[in-house]
Amino acid sequence: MNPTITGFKQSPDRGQGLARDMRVRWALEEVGQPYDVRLVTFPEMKQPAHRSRHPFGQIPTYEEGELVLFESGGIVLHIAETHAGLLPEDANARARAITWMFAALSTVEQSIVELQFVMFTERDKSWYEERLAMVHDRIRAQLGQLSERLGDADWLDGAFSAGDLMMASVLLRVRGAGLLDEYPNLAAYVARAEARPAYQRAFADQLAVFEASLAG
Ligand SMILES: N[C@@H](CCC(=O)N[C@@H](CS)C(=O)NCC(=O)O)C(=O)O
Repeated sequence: MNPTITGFKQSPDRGQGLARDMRVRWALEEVGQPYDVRLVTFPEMKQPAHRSRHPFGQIPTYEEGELVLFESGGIVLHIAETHAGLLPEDANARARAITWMFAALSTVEQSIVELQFVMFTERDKSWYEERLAMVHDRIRAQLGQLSERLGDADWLDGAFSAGDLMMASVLLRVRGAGLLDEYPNLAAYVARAEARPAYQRAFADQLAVFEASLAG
């Protein structure tokens, strides 16, 4: 039986692929695992049925038989651990790939989520511009460090892994703010990730959901 994931019935990003079900779709496409999608509205996400799958009433979730998971990182790690293709065989290389997943989620994404919070909820404050500049600088510092580490390599640590999948997914969330283009090797890294056929299939599928939601 295919696993079932959840995604937005109508994604606030209008199908740009920034909602976090995209990472799960991408991972499933990379490993060649077919899946089903249950679409949920915002009100439905807060109802007991969905809260029993996701304690915080969010997407994505993942169901596979008796197993129910939430958190995109936990889900992608589970997919990577139970299928070939997203984690290296070598134990040390595998541990490093998982470390990059955590770095993406716990270090880089944190500042990006803060930026989104500032932009969506603090725009009317007198100190908005000052705070925005501060958060931009914090993100720039991290992107600069990441850019240095990547250098002219294609991927963060050898072959493409779940670490790259997660890092590229997170970096995509900051591209709209114009910060990524200040680091040409990172912009090229993300473009390389987006060019992967598995990414393209996942992107097309989530975009089709958004377009269908517009059609009614
Ligand atoms: N840390 C979580 C974040 C999940 C999250 O923020 N999901 C968003 C969509 S990308 C959501 O469901 N937002 C609606 C809400 O919080 O009400 C993960 O990586 O899965």
